[in-house]
Amino acid sequence: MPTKKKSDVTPSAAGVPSAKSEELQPDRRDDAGQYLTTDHGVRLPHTDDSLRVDPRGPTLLEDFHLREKITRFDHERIPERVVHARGSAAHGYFELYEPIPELTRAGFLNDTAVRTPVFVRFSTVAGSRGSADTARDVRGFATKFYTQQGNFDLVGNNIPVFFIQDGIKFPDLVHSVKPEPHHEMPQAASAHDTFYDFTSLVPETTHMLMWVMSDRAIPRSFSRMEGFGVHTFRLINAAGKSVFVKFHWKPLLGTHSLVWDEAQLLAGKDPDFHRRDLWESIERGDFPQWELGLQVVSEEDEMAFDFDLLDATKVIPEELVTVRRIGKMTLDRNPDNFFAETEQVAFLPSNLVPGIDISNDPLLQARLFSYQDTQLTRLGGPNFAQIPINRPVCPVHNHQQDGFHQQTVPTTRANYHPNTIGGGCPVLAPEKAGGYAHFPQRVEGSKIRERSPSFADHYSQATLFWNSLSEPEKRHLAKAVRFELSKVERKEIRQRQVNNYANVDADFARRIVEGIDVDPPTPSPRKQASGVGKRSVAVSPALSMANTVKSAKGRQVAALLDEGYSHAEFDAVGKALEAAGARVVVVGKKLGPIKSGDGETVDATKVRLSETSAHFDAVYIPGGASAAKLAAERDVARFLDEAWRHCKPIGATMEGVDVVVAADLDGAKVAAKAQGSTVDRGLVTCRATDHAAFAKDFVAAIAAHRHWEREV
Ligand code: HDE
Repeated sequence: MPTKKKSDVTPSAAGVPSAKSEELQPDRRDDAGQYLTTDHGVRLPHTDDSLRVDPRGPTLLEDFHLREKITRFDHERIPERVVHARGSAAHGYFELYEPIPELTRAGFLNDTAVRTPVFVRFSTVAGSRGSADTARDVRGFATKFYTQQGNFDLVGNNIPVFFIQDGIKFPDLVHSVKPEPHHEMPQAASAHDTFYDFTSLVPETTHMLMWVMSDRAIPRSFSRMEGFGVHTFRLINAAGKSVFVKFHWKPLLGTHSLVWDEAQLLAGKDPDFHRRDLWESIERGDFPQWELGLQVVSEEDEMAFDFDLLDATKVIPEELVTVRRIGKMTLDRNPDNFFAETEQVAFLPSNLVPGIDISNDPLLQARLFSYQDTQLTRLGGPNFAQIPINRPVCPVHNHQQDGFHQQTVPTTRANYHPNTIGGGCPVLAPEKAGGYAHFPQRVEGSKIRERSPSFADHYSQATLFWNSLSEPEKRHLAKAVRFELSKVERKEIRQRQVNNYANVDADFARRIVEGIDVDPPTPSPRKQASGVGKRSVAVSPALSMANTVKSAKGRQVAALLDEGYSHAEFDAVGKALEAAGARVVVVGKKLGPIKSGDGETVDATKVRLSETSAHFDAVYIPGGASAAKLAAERDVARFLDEAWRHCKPIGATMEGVDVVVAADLDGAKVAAKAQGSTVDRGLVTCRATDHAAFAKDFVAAIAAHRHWEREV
């Protein structure tokens, strides 16, 4: 009988290790104060010069120390993931709000006293390991729950649907989106001929393409992304009753995105933008949090919707089946070592615990094989589950044997089942003792290679998505399509893709054809899915980011300062911003101390030479003698202009308002004469000493995220 370990009920707030952290302790190494040794523990007095004949003579082959050092170096790289190569991860824990025995017998979903350790890896899909974080792409959102019944891996994405309906198409999809094989371009981008050649010929891609062209594919941060298990899974309770389920992660900070121009800028200025944000927010104690949500559908309702639950190109609209929030995940610790943890973590959709099972979704079925298989080459053999980050926190006893990199030393002679030599051990766990039991679904039929007619409708939900977006979201989506197709060289491919999109919505079709040299698109008759029910909605507000949580929490505000700034103002506004959960970063001309006009000094931790407004969520300029200097600087005007064009909140007090006036922001109406706090599309200015009123308006402008009204 597995027993609950004390460490699993120990709070894992900052600094207090979670159970997985404790598990990893014996595998951690601290070299401080230690002698340098070879891999075999022999101490080394010297490692800077190779063994040679005379100081200027040839190096000797017998220098086994040189050979060991170089050999180890030669083999430092392992193959990057074939997809999702670029990623970043963190440790944390999951807490359950209330037990759900009526739905599942999974232990970690039934005991609120247990804090289940998790390790989460976020990723982009198409780019190589060194590619930029802000590429337009779906983001991977993979969570490993280290439960007392073994590991449960929820290997999802930040987009709830997938490009294809059957896993057998995955190699085709990935080949088409990866850099083209003849010249290996473009890197981490879908805007090229092979991708659209494929998608335009495979209309089931249309719904997901709408999401990838939307702002969802350029998230502001990992902590502001939703996560989705995508497929329909099953939950099974202790009585063996099963329901269908879709998993959701709901970010407590809301779902927010960058703008495309900003994402492209950041790809050059800070390719690590998302990775850095995750790392720094955890270091600061701003722990990212998500609630785990379930959409539950009974067996009886399997065919009640106007789509098939097994079709991964469809969402279950939240207005039809509410998302029940059952617990919260907090990421509170950065990895100690990128390679050992983030790179070596191996997620497997087949890592399921009793009470959670798969459905017949043909995309999911293929994944059950692929992930296990890919780790064999990526991690060098079948023993990858023994790598510290992959090891479960519950004991492992089985008859698996040998293979590359075996870490354990089995002491029994009985490496087979059944046996008497080992006293029959390890013994089988019946279902009652926590053994995994597959849902005994009845299956019969002919062996065929055919798609179900219930999967035939490829456009209705693409239309639902379009209809559910706000006007700014629609604008961005249409522009992204034009951007992408403008990079497709072959007209016939552009035309085919546009024709496909024309099946989604006439207004959408009209918006995407401009400037990309295509003929007016011709929609084709939509195919109806057969064998499905009627339950549907025409609009789903949950699909629009306009309806998300709005908060100033975790926002990064650049304070542009120079000698002579008003510290009193900076301090009053800064405190109000920090009280709202935002973080103020002083950006100066030079690093180091900046003297205010009222005697105080602050340190600039960033400089305009290396930072752009794209690094921040908002900009603030206090008054004082600094304003005249800032108003004369071209890079300040550029900083503000960029922030304005990216629709970011800008705040200025007293003489700081003159800096905004000097920047001549296109369309900004700066209330030059107004005294009190004045707001124009996220530009908040105030020439009166009422800092409290200003701060209130500015915080509200920051919480709103972006001010899209500027775009029109
Ligand atoms: Fe994956 N996918 N995938 N995928 N996937 C991989 O596994 C694959 C799919 C997802 O941070 C690979 O360990 C097939 C859907 C994430 O380490 C590989 C199919 C969803 C990650 C693989 C899919 C995902 C991967 C590459 C179609 C969302 C990164 C390296 C049947 C629900 C996990 C690896 C991490 C990684 C195969 C489709 C999400 C090759 C064959 C749908 C988040 O095994």
